[in-house]
Amino acid sequence: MKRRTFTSLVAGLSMAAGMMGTTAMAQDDMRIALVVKALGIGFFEAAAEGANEAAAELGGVEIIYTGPTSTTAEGQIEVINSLIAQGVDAIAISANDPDAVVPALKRAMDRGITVISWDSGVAEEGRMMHLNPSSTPLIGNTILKLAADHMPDGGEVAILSATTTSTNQNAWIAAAEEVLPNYPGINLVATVYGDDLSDKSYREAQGLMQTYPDLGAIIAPTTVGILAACQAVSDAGKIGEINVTGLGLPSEMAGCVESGATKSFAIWNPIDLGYSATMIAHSLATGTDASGEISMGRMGTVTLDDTGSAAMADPFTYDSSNIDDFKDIF
Ligand code: RAM
Repeated sequence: MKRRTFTSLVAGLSMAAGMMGTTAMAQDDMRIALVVKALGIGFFEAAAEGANEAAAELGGVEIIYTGPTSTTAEGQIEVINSLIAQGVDAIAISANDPDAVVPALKRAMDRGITVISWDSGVAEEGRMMHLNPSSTPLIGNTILKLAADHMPDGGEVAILSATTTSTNQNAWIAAAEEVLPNYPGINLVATVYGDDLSDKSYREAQGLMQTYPDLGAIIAPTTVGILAACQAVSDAGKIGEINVTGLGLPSEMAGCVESGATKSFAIWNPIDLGYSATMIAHSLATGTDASGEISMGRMGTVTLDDTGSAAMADPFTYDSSNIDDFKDIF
């Protein structure tokens, strides 16, 4: 209510300015939907914090934080259809499947809705651009290096991923596999999928420990998976034997670092990612041409590559030396 009053005031002033011969224009309220893989995941809640920060900075922008209750493309399609019916101005989605959501997103674009993907990408025909958190080869190498750095004599590692169709995890795993030959002695024995559900990820981690008694590390490139794996390894009394690493949130992983279940892990700033995605969605929805420089507010600008993608910033590594500085932030 308050926001509307403020917006009409600004609109009124802008109209007056227009009548006075300046080029100022009234800005309508804009609704940007942040569609996440599933509700209840801390990583996306941190991204939503950044989206709300961007909205407050822009003014006249409402964030609709939404997603299915579990990480399925079907659930996201329902959400997208409902957003089309509501007539939102923009959809910024982290997709559970790069292809399955394309027809629904195409329908959204046909109705004039700005569509971008961020975090976990949509195939090119289903969005106007994609924002990666960081360079895919860099993330792929980082997750492997985090494990290898603590295995001087080599050994067995396994990957605990999110869903089998998750664009981002699949790209990072492919990138890690590509550089595996650079880590002689490191043997990738299995890749399993916990679907970004805590209980399934926990059971998959238990399964890995049973099947591979010599396992030296579990690499989970998902904030849900890494935490569940840390719990499974701790409960199995295998701290010191199996190092759990990958991508996690400092706020969720502090206990794992303290217990020694996790020696180190990495992540980019999810608040900045949600902020940047929102700024980009707003830029494109207000007419910025995706082929030029796109503004991301305090995060600078991006230019798209030939796949219509851009990357935000490098991941950062956390361990016992710095986790306390970050665990209250995200
Ligand atoms: C989980 C999700 C998300 C991914 C992070 C690292 O929160 O799978 O898509 O980027 O992990």
